Amino acid sequence: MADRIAVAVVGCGFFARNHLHAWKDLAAEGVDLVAVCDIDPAKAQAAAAAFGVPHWYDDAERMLREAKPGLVDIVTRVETHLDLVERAMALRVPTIVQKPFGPDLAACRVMVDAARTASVFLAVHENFRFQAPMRRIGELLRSGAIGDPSWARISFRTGYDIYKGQPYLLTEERFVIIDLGVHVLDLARAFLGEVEHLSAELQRRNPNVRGEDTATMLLRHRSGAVSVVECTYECRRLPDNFPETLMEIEGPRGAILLKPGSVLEVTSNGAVTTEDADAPVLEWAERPWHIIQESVLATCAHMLAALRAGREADTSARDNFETFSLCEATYEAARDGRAVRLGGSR
Ligand code: NAD
Ligand code: 89Y
Repeated sequence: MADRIAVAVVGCGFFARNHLHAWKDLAAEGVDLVAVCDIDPAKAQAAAAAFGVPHWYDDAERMLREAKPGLVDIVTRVETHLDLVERAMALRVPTIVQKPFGPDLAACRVMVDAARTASVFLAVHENFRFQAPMRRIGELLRSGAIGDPSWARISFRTGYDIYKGQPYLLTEERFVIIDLGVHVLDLARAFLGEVEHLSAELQRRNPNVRGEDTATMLLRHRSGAVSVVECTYECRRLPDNFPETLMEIEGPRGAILLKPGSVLEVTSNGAVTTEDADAPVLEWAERPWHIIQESVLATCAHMLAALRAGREADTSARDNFETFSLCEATYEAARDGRAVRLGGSR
């Protein structure tokens, strides 16, 4: 058994319960959930009671100094990320921060630099590429089942009432790209590689939200592959596939289709196979969120393994900076009505 690691969680709101369950599930892997924190003391206290966590705080800096965690998991909203990450880096505490990494690219750059200067583990909880169907697609691509991908469509379209659990989304000035675009653009990078240029159209189709709720992006990858990446929170088709990402990836030897219900249809060298790539519904999970919930566990497990091995996570701060660059490029491309060329990797 590996040495035990003390984990602390900052933010005890809507999504944090998934992280708290995941860290509890990882107790057998050596995780001790030692402290939770929320600026709302009632939320911190309630989370500590519900998850049997020995200490709760309403001040993150105090928690980091007193509980001295070996890993802190920040599950607050984006406007707090820079401040909390800078505090954790200053105290040299390995850190995971929820998506979206930062409010803008400049803030992301400051966090990447802070981690590099302190030589401390910093990763973004970008969980979509750790979803069960995405893990399987990654395996298939690495096995060469379809050859090097040359075209893809990555699509997240829903009208599910996300505002019920996440009411703050109604008033975000930069909305669907920062909330959901980060996920689908990250999948495009994960499966087709870095991007050379990108064009985009944004729409606000729901008059009750402040920011854009629909995005359609066209990406040319450095490999020569092309992808159409789209996401919307304002789609009225039934059945509604929330929160599934649907996908089509084509290569010289075949194609991978991820269909509703996480059905994976793989054509490889002229033969078609169909498999069920759905995530298990964990004991603490519920439909329709189970794919996301299981991916939180898979993401936390990945982070733990990377930290222990002394390597960067697949979705390290440095890696996620590239995904965030695609978000900024999307806003720029849509605003100016032209393709935006992406800079080199950091
Ligand atoms: P939320 O508003 O429900 O919860 C955030 C909590 O953080 C609140 O309880 C708030 O009091 C607390 N908080 C704010 N500032 C703090 C500080 N300085 N120190 C300690 N606590 C503080 O938000 P949420 O819906 O739980 O979202 C949290 C994050 O998770 C967001 O970045 C969101 O985008 C992300 N999220 C990710 C996924 C995913 O699948 N990856 C899904 C949903 C939400
Ligand atoms: O906020 C979104 C996210 O990041 O994943 C799912 C979500 O909670 C609603 O679409």
